[in-house]
Amino acid sequence: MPDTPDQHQEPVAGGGLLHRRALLVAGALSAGGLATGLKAATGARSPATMLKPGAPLSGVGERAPSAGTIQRIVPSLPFPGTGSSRTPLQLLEGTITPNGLHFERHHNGIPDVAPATHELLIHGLVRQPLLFRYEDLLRYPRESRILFLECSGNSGTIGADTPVQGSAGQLNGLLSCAEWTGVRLSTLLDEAGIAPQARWVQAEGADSAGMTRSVPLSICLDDAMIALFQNGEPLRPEQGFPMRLLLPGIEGNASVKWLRRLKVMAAPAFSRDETSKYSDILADGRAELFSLRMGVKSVILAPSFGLDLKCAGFREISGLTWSGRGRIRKVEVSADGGASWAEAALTGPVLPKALTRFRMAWRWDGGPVTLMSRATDETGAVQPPRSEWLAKYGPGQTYHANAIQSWHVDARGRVSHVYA
Ligand SMILES: Nc1nc2c(c(=O)[nH]1)N[C@H]1C(S)=C(S)[C@@H](COP(=O)(O)O)O[C@H]1N2
Ligand SMILES: [Mo]
Repeated sequence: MPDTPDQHQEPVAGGGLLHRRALLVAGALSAGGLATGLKAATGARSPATMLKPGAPLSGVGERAPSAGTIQRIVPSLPFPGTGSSRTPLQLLEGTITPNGLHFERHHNGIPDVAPATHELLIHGLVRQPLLFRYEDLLRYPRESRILFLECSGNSGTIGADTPVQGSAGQLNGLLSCAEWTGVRLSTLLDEAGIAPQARWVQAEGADSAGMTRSVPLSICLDDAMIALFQNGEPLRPEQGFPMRLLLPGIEGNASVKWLRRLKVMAAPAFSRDETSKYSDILADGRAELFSLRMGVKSVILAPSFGLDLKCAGFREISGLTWSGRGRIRKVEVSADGGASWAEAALTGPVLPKALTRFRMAWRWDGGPVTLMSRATDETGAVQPPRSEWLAKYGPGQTYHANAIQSWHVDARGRVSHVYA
């Protein structure tokens, strides 16, 4: 049966959500048209670029200046060393964060660590303590994995009484995804020989913050790596050059940068960074420590705050989804404030503990709508509504904020952040 425009425009939920077929075929085009058309027949004349040689070669490429400014979102801070810059998620496509746009979180600046003198010590409850130079680690077997990294404080303003008006990157950009290459931590721990009573590993960075976190041995032996490369090149200084701990699916804080020491222990160290901070105050007043795994989450990037809609009609709702527990199973989107939902397309790759792109066909009728997305991961965990997330924690909680988010589009196409 031939495809008809009508088939591709099949509504699947309220607010103009359309069947995913509308994304996969040109049905939308035949039913109204997104292309500018052939009025001018410009194809017949050669563009100016064809009439003279192009620019010369270069050692390092840059983005096209006319593609617009794409920069990390950098706050102005009273103390230069501490703080964070965010990935401008709403300006990027696909799932991989270019290295220069990976978010940064430093507790006391970026140390200048020389690979020639930097060493990684593995000691504590081991058969033989080991000291690795950078060049030693370069000789070990490597593996590459595409993994997200998210600060546990990401999206923390969702707890505020009134919705903070900011771009998707401002609100959620303590999140990036890269192809990390390095040495499996289990390889190094096996070589050191783990004592039977060992249960935890304490990681320490070579920065003046002395970032120190305790990680369960089970995580270190599972899929942890000592990352040396980021999207094909040596780690950037901001990301921990020459080496960092990289714990897939775990809160960013524990992926200690400029890693210099791993101490195998029977119990956690209860360091400053895991007691005074990075612990969660629950609704009943108790504190949850070592809540390391990042929850299932999604966020709509198109449209989002700052990217207003210019005209009614067909378009794509698109965003990112991820879970610290594994792969994403599905993302549902609502265009009527949660009254009805339809399943979005996951336009692969759909990798465990990595960002996944979702897309939903949509016909905006030009009226006010509220857009939401809700992710489910392969363990069956579902992204909670904001009310459910708030109920779990005591006042002031900003960590592990994975609640459903909502964008309101008004009749003029302006997008604002709302609580639905
Ligand atoms: N040594 C050290 N490691 C660190 C930090 C730090 O300040 N010092 N910040 C942590 C925090 S809170 C996060 S969210 C991640 C951020 O990694 P990125 O800057 O590569 O994005 O690094 C973690 N590792
Ligand atoms: Mo963080």
